[in-house]
Amino acid sequence: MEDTMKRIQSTCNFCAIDCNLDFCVENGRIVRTIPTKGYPVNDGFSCIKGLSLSKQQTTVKPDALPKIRQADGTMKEVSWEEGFQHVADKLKELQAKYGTESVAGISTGQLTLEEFAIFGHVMRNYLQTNVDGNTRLCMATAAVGHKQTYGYDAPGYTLKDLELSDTIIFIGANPVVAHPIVWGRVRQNKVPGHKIIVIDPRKSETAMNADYWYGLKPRSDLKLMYTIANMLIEKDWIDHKFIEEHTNKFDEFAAFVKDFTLEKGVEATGLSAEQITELVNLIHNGKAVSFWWTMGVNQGYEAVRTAQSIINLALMTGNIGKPGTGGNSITGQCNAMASRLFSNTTCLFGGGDFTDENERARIAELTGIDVDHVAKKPTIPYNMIVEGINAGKIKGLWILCTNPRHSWTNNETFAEATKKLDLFVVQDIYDNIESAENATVYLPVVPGIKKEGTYINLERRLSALRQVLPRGENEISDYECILGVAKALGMGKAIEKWETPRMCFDMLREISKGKPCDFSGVKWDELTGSHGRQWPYPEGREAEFADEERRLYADGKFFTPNQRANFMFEEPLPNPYVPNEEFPIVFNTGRGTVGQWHTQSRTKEVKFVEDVSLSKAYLYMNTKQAEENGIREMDQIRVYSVNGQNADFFVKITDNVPYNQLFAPIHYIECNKLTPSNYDKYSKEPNYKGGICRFEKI
Ligand SMILES: Nc1nc2c(c(=O)[nH]1)N[C@H]1C(S)=C(S)[C@@H](COP(=O)(O)OP(=O)(O)OC[C@H]3O[C@@H](n4cnc5c(=O)[nH]c(N)nc54)[C@H](O)[C@@H]3O)O[C@H]1N2
Ligand SMILES: Nc1nc2c(c(=O)[nH]1)N[C@H]1C(S)=C(S)[C@@H](COP(=O)(O)OP(=O)(O)OC[C@H]3O[C@@H](n4cnc5c(=O)[nH]c(N)nc54)[C@H](O)[C@@H]3O)O[C@H]1N2
Ligand code: SF4
Ligand SMILES: [Mo]
Repeated sequence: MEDTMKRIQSTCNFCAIDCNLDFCVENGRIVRTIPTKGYPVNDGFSCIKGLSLSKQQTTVKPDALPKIRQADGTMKEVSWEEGFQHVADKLKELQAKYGTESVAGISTGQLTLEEFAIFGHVMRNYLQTNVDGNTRLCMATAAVGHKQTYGYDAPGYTLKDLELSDTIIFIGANPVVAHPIVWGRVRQNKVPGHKIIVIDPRKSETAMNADYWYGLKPRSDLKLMYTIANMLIEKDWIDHKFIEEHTNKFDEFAAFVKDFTLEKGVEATGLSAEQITELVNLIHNGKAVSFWWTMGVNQGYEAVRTAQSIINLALMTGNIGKPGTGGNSITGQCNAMASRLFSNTTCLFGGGDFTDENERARIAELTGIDVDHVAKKPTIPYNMIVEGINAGKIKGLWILCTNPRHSWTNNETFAEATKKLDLFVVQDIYDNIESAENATVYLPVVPGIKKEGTYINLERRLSALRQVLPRGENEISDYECILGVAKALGMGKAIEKWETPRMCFDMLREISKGKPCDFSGVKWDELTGSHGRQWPYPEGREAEFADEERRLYADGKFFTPNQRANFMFEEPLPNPYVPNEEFPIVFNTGRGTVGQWHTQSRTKEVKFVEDVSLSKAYLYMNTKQAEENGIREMDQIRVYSVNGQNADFFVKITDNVPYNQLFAPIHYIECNKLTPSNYDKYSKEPNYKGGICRFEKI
């Protein structure tokens, strides 16, 4: 039996941890999944989602063919060649008729590095049009924040920092549910007396397991951080040497925060003076303080400045670049890091500037395309793509590996958009996703266990996705699907260097040379079955970067022109959705359980979830609020949102959600029916957690 059993190491393609797993394959079937022992990220552990990946063997339809919508409304199966040609012809036809930017794409943070790159090459370079990703819904805030503060989108930490920190502060992050391995690493922390602190309006699963919970008013984080900064400065609990040598604009920042007194902080946040003072003391007393934020920060109307206000605290206390420190953004999807740097959407491949002529020439040369076909400007953001369709300016849309009919904010606006499209290509592993309802073309591709490529996790670690299972006759990957359309478009020479993911990987290694994300020293074969590799890892200097768990900024040098980090700050904006008489309740949203993934198209991969979770939308309500309204566990309510929509939810009663707040898991389409069209002004990330509403018992 041992002889026929193969053991293949690959990467989990759910969350940004990128756990490695050993898949035991016998007769073309996965018979066992074992989290890879010794892998620096997850060392023998994983969550239920990774362990359930083998379910794709039965849930994804084998040997599926593309489908094209017919005049009578039915979908007809066609060959791959026909499918490619249809998409290519339609794209060209629409561009000829309505202009270059009349077609667009929406990509994801869940494909491989190579797949982002080829999609960005075809759509952004060759077709000269717009592609945004669901990364906009998730990491755009952190990406913009990093760029302005550090000079490059470079999160500096390594997961080991969770074990080395004596003061771990989670802000708008719920790793017990959303990043179980982050929480696992916190549990490995052996620093005597280390403290875990959670800042979240809701007593989340993480807050329940922390030493301190600060349940601030929703959307008051920016004022809290400025208040803390002011108090640290007043007490002179700051690192003058670090500030002097490694930062810009501290004096302006200090003058700016002077106005953020403790009294005002109390009023803004609803925390007591004692609580804020305690938090300031905790930060001061820590020897290695680390701040970790996720969507409670990124998804807001002043999110970029809030993220930066957290980094400011790390900078001013010298808690950066040293073991157990940092102002650290936790990434969401398995490959959001690669989509941020290599999708050719908001920067040229590798983080370059669209207006940099030298860089454009280099990209042209390396990718084999004419220089005036290299993308000339950043993409228009997601919201403008959806608005563009609804305004009749965008006629063709190609979405892949994302389900915006469900996940997009104020999602009825997306539903409306899908009806107006002449060409609507949906490329997915499941044909029954909500977004496919009005598709004119459906492209069925294989799931992660049947393809190969590269992922980059939250701590900048490249890791190998390797084909675990053989493919059926008609089965192709996202990479091959995009390549097929590229050829049908007649890209010719411009696509010759892109024949395989491996060729693409080598091209991107070359492109990355000399950049902060330089991974030219990472070889495809060496990555297979390895411990992964964090960037930077430049070719020829491998020995210098041999350490398996590395952090950036140890030398206090950043990527700005003068190598200093910028203090970034701005007067807080008025909250666009202050609870009022008509809508007295905050509509908070987020992850429900460890086993549920986003829009739940993949939940059928996790058997356990089907068994235990509700099939209908529910939300959490405070006990007192429920009592006052005569609502019992699992009664139904109708929620009316500020965006003009309403939807029905079952109620789960809890003390962990404060009075006048509701918490709706995002895994039900009703959730985003109620979220508003409102964005951070720099990152254009939706203010998903800041809506307001009222409800009535049904
Ligand atoms: N099981 C599971 N795991 C996942 C995912 C999944 O769908 N399911 N998705 C993955 C992805 S793509 C992402 S981006 C991550 C997200 O990971 P997280 O960001 O950790 O998850 P969320 O539940 O969206 O939000 C975190 C917290 O923000 C809080 N919050 C809301 N408003 C505020 C506020 O004003 N201030 C503060 N400080 N906090 C606030 C919420 O109450 C919530 O507890 O999870 C990843 N992991
Ligand atoms: N209210 C509210 N809304 C939110 C959030 C929130 O906190 N609150 N969070 C936002 C965040 S952070 C995120 S990341 C988004 C996520 O939103 P989406 O990206 O829309 O959610 P997913 O369900 O992950 O969609 C991924 C799709 O890819 C498909 N798929 C899986 N593997 C493959 C593959 O290999 N190839 C292809 N082509 N398809 C594949 C799946 O079947 C699924 O349909 O939701 C956002 N929406
Ligand atoms: S979902 Fe995240 S934590 Fe769970 S196995 Fe996959 S990578 Fe690991
Ligand atoms: Mo995300």
